[in-house]
Amino acid sequence: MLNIVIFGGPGSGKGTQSEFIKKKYSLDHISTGDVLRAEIKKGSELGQMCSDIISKGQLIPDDLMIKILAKQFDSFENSNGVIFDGFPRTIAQATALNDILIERGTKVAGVVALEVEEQELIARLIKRGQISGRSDDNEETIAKRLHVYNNQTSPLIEFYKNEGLYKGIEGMGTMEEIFNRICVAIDSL
Ligand code: B4P
Repeated sequence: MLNIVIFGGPGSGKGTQSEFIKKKYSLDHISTGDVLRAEIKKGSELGQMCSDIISKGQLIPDDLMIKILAKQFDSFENSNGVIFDGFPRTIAQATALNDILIERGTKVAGVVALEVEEQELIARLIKRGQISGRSDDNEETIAKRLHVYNNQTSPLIEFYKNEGLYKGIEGMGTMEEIFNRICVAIDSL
């Protein structure tokens, strides 16, 4: 299986590039952000719990996210591989992902990390907020999400560098230019 983690700050283009990658390489796609937003829309118990956390720019507790992730992964049949988009976001999640995949006889093949300047992240998310209606795409929450990313998620860069899996991708430029860089990295795996 070709299991790819797509990694980067909020608004770095993980969701955007995952759509291109899944088509080209015929992969399944798990976006934890999309899963949570769907639960909020349904008004489920999980959705009600997460709604407040997301609009404050914080992270959902690890144990809950890990259960959701394992369930989603097990729902795929005859998969060529999976793009993990928005997961892991903490060291605990990264360790759990390794365990989940090892238990199922597979592993992370590579980590595609979109490297984008902070000012550009803010500009993209503010622009998206004007049309998305997302409760977390406003200036105050964007600042909190960046703070959470810098404190809780960015340590994963070292984690995956140590595992020899990190593929840094220049994440500035057109969506097509970035996708071409990602393909070079995936083809080298
Ligand atoms: P996510 O949905 O993962 O949010 P994101 O980081 O903002 O998305 P992404 O990086 O995919 O941005 P996109 O491609 O859309 O998570 C939302 C929240 O859910 C989190 O804050 C957290 O609370 C919770 N959550 C999710 N997963 C969790 C986990 N594992 N553990 C705990 N909590 C979790 O791009 C953004 C914008 O930029 C788009 O409008 C796009 O059109 C534009 N764009 C993309 N590429 C561009 C380019 N090259 N040039 C110009 N614009 C571009």
